[in-house]
Amino acid sequence: MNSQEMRHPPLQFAQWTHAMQSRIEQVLNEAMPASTETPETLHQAMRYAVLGGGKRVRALLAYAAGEFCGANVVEVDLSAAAVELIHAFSLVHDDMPCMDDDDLRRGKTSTHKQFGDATALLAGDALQSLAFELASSEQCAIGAPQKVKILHCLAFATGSRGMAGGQSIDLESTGILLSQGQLAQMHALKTGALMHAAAMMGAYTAQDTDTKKLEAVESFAKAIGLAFQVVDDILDAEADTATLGKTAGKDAEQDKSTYVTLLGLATAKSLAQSLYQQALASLDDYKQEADMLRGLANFITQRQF
Ligand code: GRG
Repeated sequence: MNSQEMRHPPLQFAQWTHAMQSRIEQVLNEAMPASTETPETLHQAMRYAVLGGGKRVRALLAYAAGEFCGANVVEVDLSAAAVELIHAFSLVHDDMPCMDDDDLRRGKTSTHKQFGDATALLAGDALQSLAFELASSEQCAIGAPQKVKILHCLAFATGSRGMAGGQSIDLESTGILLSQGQLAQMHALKTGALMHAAAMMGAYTAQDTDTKKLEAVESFAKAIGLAFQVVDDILDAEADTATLGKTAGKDAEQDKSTYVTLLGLATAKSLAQSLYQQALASLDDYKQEADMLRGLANFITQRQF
C-alpha cells in the first residue's frame, strides 16, 4: 500500500462511510426509547443528545475493525451503538457547567442548556446504562464469550482507567503546562481509550480472530486515537465555531495544554502525519480486508471538523 494513495480515499470508502453512518443512525434510533415513552423529558433529552449529529467515528471504527476480522455487519451493530451511546453520554457531561461548560455541541444547543442540568445529568447516566444493556442483550447475536470480552472492554475504557480518568486528569491540569508525555497519557485515557475499545469491540465480534490480527487492530487504534486528538487540538486552534459545531478556541480560553501550545502548529501537523503513517504501518501485512481501516485513518487525520 502506497500511503500517498490513501490521501485521496477511494470512492468505495466514501460510499461505505455514508452507508455505515446511515446504518448506525437507524440502529440508534430504533434502540433508544421513544420520546413519547414515560418519562418523556428524559427520553427526549437522550434522543436529542444522540441522534442527528456527530461523525460517528467510533461506530465506523467498530464496523471497519469488524470487517477486517471477518465479522458480519449485523453482529457489529449493537457494539457500534453502545460505543456511540457512551461517547454521547461523555459529551453531555463534558458540556455541563461543572466540566467544560459549553453551550454548543454538534451545531446545536448543548443538552443541559436545552433540558436543564438535572435532566442532562440523568440523560448521560441513562445513556451509559443503555449502552451496556444493548451490548449485553439477546438481540446482540454473538456468542457469550465474545460478549463478555466486548462488555469488559467497554467498561474498562469508560471508567477511571479510561475516559473518566482522562477527564479527571484534564480537569486537574487546567492552567498547568504538561509535558508531551503527560499530554499523551491524558489523551490516551480521555479520548484514546474509547476509540481503542470501539476497534477492539468490532474485532472481538468476529469468532476466532488470530492474535496477529488483534494486535494489528490494537496498534492501529492506539496510533489513530492519538492522531485524532492531535487533529482535534489543531482544529480547535485553526477552525471556526460554525465549521466545528462546537466552540472553537476553547483550549486557549481555558488555558489548557494542547499539542498546538506545546509543539506549535507546524510540528503538531507533522506529528498527526507521522501517527497516520504509524496507523497504516500496523496494517502492512494485510490487503483489501484492511481498506476501510486505512480509509478511516485518512478520514480522521484529514477531517475539517
Ligand atoms: C466516562 C464515567 C464517565 C464520565 C464522563 C465528561 C467525561 C467523563 C469525559 C469526557 C470525555 C470527552 C468529552 C472527551 C472528548 C473527546 C472528543 C475529542 C470528543 C469529540 O469527538 P468527535 O469529534 O465528536 O468524534 P462527534 O460530535 O463527531 O461525535
